[in-house]
Amino acid sequence: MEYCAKNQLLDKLPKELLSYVQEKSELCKPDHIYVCDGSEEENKMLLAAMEKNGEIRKSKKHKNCWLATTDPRDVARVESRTIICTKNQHDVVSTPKSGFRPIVDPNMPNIKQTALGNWMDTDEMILILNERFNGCMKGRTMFVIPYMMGPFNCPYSKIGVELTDSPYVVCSMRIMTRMGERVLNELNKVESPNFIKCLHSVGVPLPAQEPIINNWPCNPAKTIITHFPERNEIITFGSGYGGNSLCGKKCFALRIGSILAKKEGWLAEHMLIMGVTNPKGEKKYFCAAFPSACGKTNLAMLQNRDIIPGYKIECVGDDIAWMRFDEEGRLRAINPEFGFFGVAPGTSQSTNPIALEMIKEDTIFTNVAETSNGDVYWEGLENDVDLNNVTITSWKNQPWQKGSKEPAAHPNSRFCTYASRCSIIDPNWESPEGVPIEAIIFGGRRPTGVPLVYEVFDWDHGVFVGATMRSESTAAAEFTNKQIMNDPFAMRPFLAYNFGQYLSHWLSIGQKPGLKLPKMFHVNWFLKDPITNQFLWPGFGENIRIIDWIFRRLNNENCAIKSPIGYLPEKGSINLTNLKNININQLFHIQKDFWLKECKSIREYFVENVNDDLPKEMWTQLDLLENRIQQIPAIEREKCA
Ligand code: OXD
Ligand code: MN
Repeated sequence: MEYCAKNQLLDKLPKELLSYVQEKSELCKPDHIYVCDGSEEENKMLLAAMEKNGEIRKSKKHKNCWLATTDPRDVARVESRTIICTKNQHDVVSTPKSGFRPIVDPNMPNIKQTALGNWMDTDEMILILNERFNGCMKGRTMFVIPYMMGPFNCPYSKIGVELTDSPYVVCSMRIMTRMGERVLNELNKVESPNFIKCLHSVGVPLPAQEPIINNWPCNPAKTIITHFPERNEIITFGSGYGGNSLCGKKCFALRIGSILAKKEGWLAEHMLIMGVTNPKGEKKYFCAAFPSACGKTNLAMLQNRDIIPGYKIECVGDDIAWMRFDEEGRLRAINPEFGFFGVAPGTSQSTNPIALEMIKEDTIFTNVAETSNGDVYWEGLENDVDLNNVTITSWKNQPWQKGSKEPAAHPNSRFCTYASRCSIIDPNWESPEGVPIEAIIFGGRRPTGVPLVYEVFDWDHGVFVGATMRSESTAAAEFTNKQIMNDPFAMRPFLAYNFGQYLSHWLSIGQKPGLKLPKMFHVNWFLKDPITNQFLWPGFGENIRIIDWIFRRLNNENCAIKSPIGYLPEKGSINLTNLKNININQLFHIQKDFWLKECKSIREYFVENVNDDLPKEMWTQLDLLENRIQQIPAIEREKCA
C-alpha cells in the first residue's frame, strides 16, 4: 500500500460516516482507503512517503521542517471558481444591477458570478462534480480525516470529516485542526452524529496523463471549490493550495460556519483575536478583521519592545474568530483553528520576530525560497540573512540574486505551523468558554484618505464601517494588479449567504437588551505620502501606540474628538515618545473631497451589489456620513464626552 500500513480505524467509523466514505469511494475509486488517527507515527509515515515521492523536501537546517513547491498554476485561492450552491440564488447573492459577471468556464453556463460571491444550482453542480470526481482517485489513497474546529470540550466546536487524496492536505490538516482518533471518539459519543462532509481531490488520477509539475499534482483547468450549505457539504477539486484544499479553514470555519452562525445566533468572522495587557496589568481581548495578507498575523503577535513599557500582547488566533454573546451579555470568541497558515513574505525579525522563532520547527513551508545553508528565504528577510555569504534558490528552483526581477519566494508563499509553537500564545487560547471581546477593529490597505485610527459612534455605525471596508488587492487570491477592492468585513471571498442578510444578522445581534457591546474601531497602517510614496506610519511594533489609544478608549478615557467619520484621537493623545518624523496631521486629515468620493462609491457599490437587500440602517448610515462630510468647513471639532 502506498501510504498506509494499517487501516483498523475503518471499523470505528459511525455508520453515517461509513456510508459517506463508501459512497464517495465508489465515485472516486481510490486504490486504498485510510482513516487517519492523527498520531505522530502516522504523520512521520506520511511525511517520509511524500519525501520519497519528491512531493516535499526536508529542511537541511530546521527540525521537522518541510518544503513544498507547487505547480506555479496552483499558488492561491481561486475566488472566481469558489461557488456556493443552493436551491435559490437569492439565498446566496443578490442580482447585481448591471447583471452578472461574465462566466469563467463555458462548462458552467448557469453559474451566477458577482462581486460578493458566486452561486450555482445544487443539482446542476452535482452533475458537474460527479463528472470530475468519477475515478479521480485511481492509483491514489483516499484519506479520511475526522477533525474538530474549536477546542475539545467546547460546546461551540464543530466537527468535519475531510476525504482527500492528498497526503500534503493530511499533514497540513493535522497542524491546522484537531484531528484523528480523538475526533472519531467524539463522533461515536452520540446516536446520529453531525459533521460537515468534505471531499477534496487534487484531480490527477494515476498514471497521470500529463507531467506532474514540481511533483505537485493539481488540475487548474478543472479547479472548483464548492459549498452546499443545505447539505452541510464541501466539495473541492483540482487544487492543493491550502485555502482551496484544507476544508476546515475557509470553506468550513468561514463559509459554512457563517451560515451556521446565522441560524444559531452567533458570528463566524475573518478576524484575529489578541489579548492585550496594559502597564497597570489590566487585560482585554480585541479582535480585528483585515483582508487576507494585510497583517493579521503580525498584529496578533505584536511585540511591544518597550515602545510603551509594560504593554504585553498574547495571541489567541490570527485568522478566524467564532463569537457569541454569553449569558452576561459579553461577546466571547474562540479560535476554531489549531495552527497558523501565514503569509511568509514580509515576516522578519523587525516585523514579526515571534513568528520567525515559531517556524523554526515542525513547520511545512510552501513556495518559499531556500538558502545554500539550508534556511528558508523570502522577501523581507534581506536584513536577517547574510546575502553575501549564501546563495539563494528561488521557489521556482532557479538561482536567485538580490535585485532579480522576479521575487525569490512566491508573494503568497506560506508557513504552516502549530499555534502551540507560538511563544506568546494566550493562556486562554483553548478555553472552552472563549475570551471576552471588548474591541472589534476593522482595517485595510488604504494608501490615501482613511486616517490611522478612528472609533465608530455606535453599533450600527460600526456595522456600516465593516460593510464599507475597502483595501488594495494582495497575492492571497488570483488578482494580479493592485486595485482598491471592496472587502466588507474582510469577508468578500468568504461570504456564503446573501450579504444583505449578513448585515441584518450583524445589526440584529447587537440589538438584544443587556449586551455589553464591544466598541468598534477602524485602523489604516498603510497611508502613503502622495509625493514620496513612502508609508506615513512605521506600523508593526509601533502599532502598540494605537492599541494603547484603543485600550484607553475602552476605559472611557477622554482622549477623542468627534469628526465627521467617527471619533479621532485628540491632539497629543497618541503616545509618540521616541518616534521621529511623524506627520500626525497627514495621518488624521479628513479631506472633504476624498470622503465625498468615498460616499459616492459606497452608494454605487451598494446599489450595484446589494440594492433592495441592503438593510435600511445602512442607507441611513450612508446619508448621515454624507451629511456630516458636507458640513466639514462648518464643523468645529467637539471634544468627545
Ligand atoms: C488566508 C487568506 O489564507 O485569507 O488566511 O487567504
Ligand atoms: Mn485569512
